[in-house]
Amino acid sequence: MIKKEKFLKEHPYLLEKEVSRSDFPPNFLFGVATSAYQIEGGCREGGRGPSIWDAFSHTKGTILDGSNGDVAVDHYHRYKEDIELIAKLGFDAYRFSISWSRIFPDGLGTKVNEEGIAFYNNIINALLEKGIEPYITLYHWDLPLHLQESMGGWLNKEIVKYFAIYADTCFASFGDRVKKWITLNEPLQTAVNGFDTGILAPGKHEHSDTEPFLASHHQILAHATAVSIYRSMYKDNQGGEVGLVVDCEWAEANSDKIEDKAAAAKRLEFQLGWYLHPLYYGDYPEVMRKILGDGLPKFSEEDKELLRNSLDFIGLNHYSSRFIKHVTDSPAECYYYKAQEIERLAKWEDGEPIGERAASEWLYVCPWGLRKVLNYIVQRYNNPIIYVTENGMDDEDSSAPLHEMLDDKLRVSYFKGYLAAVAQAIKDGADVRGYFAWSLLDNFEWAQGYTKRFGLIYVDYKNGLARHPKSSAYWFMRFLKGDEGKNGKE
Ligand code: PNW
Repeated sequence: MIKKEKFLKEHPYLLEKEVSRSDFPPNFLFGVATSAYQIEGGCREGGRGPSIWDAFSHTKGTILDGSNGDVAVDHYHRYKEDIELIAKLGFDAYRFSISWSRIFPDGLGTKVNEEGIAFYNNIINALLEKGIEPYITLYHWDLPLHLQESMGGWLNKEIVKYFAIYADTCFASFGDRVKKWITLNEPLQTAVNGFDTGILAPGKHEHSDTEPFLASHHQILAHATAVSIYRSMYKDNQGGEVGLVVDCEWAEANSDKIEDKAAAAKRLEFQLGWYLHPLYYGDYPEVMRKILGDGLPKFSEEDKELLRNSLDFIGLNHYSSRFIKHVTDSPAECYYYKAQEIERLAKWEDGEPIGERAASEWLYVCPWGLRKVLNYIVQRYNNPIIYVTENGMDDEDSSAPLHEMLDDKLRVSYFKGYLAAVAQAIKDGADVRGYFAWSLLDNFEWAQGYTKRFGLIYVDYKNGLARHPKSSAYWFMRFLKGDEGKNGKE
């Protein structure tokens, strides 16, 4: 990619380099991440109610290979084996999500499903026994179906109340042992792909000029309400912290032209600022108000009070980077998968993606993009505590022999590059406390079904879902022991 080469020549400091454990502070945390619907299965077991992902994945034409998460990788029955693997690889922490409809099958919060509580107690206790710290996401996209069908899910302000009951129940049930909470995973994806492109559940696209903004508005309020409950009722006794996970691609201006720089800056505001600005400063970024006007819902004075400083840490999911350029007309082709109303409204266009493509069409490998996003957050939000809560790449599923699928050299170099970028960002001054690789296991990759494999551990779908660590898992194990990189033997 000529453009990239030229760019790197002009910015040599962005080149990746070798990395070792000793490049990170001693108490820096390394973990792996998963989410409930993508791995658990057991969809009708243990009193679990249906979620919007059950309904969506069972709708014809939504999932590339016609699959669903009914069984997924059967973590519901194999969690002990999976936790053994995390321990064997030497990770310090495990980020996973709770399935809301296992705790409250219809989401209404009237009666706790004790079997659901017991399931997560087992996981938490098994992790702690191995010295692995649990990082829990309360909402990773699997809304109880009843809340969608009876009241429109994230489009209805009532959802804030139901989320608060659910969060409160989790804090009360698990908070004696769990000290790190994440309210929501990637509210941007729910807004844009749940209510604009419609490629993720609940698959809406009919009112994409209003619904993404409403869905975001209520997610932001739900987050802040959960934080306020934690701070007023649990913080003193439990001493934990609550954050939000946002996803952000790096947006590099396509040229030095002022319009392109402004377009890239705007793109970052529409990804990160949409959520972080309200949660630090009480309202949406100025540029969003200016562009969207009354299309953007308003926060009351009371809301603003609730929102301000309602984050203990930022979780950042980062995968990809792009050159962004200014356009004056509606773009035909846009980021993620197809043209989006939000982009039409905001008037920017994708320049080309930066780096080599992985298996997913939106995923391009560009380690320095992560360093830049981290530095951007430092400047924009006054050096907050950050965890990289997801970072990883996928391979296409294939019928290649097992030993070939297991030797994932590209993923090893991906992790080397991105970890070096995180270490650099820490040296630049970013307060990054931890890094979670996505993902522990190959799993149900949403609309792409089982066609994409993000795991450090291979799951053999044809042979009883057997787990086989890939080369990247063994690389991580050596890295965590300090046997890789500068001081290593490689
Ligand atoms: C994340 N994009 O989602 C999710 O949190 C995970 O559940 C998922 O498996 C993982 O990334 C890999 O896809 C994203 O298009 C999906 O830029 C798509 C994008 C970003 C994040």
